[in-house]
Amino acid sequence: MGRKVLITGFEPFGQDTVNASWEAVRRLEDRIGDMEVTKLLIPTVFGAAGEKVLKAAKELQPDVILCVGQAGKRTSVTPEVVAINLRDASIEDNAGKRPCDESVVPGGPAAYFASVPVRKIVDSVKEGGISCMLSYSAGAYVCNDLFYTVRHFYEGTGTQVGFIHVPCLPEQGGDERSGMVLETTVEALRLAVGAL
Ligand code: PCA
Repeated sequence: MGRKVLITGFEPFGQDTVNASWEAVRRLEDRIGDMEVTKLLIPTVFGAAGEKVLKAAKELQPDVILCVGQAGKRTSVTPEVVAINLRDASIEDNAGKRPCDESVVPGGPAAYFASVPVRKIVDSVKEGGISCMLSYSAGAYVCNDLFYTVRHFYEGTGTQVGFIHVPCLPEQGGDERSGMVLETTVEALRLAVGAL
């Protein structure tokens, strides 16, 4: 029987009018290998992002939840190794909130490791000729908030949870944002799902 993956991408935030994560996620096929793929757009809002994913996952009962976000200045696809119990935003989220030194889950553990095979994902994406490396920090903004929330909820269950940051698209511009062409990012996510 096929397995199910719930894969999520974010709406644009900050100065951007698109978000590379959703642009790539929404182009994925509905089936990749033996995986049935369900795609979900989520708000770039502390708390609300995690709530929307947990609600969808409750319905879908996926085997794996793979969240994807945009990391402006990165030039490689970067599976995240760790989620931390911290909200510390340098810009407002899309609801105008800018938490500082708050917990994601008060009283929760300081951190969780991803429960997807991050190294296998890196190897598969690199074998496809795409720049990919592990990241040891998902930051303390909405991406980390989502990753921690979902990882915490599924701790001790059979549902695997992971997070991948992808570069901006070239058209998102800026000197520090050389970006990655959309089809390359889509292919990287395809390979990542194939490695699950
Ligand atoms: N990137 C942000 C949040 C939404 C997104 O795509 C982050 O890295 O936290």
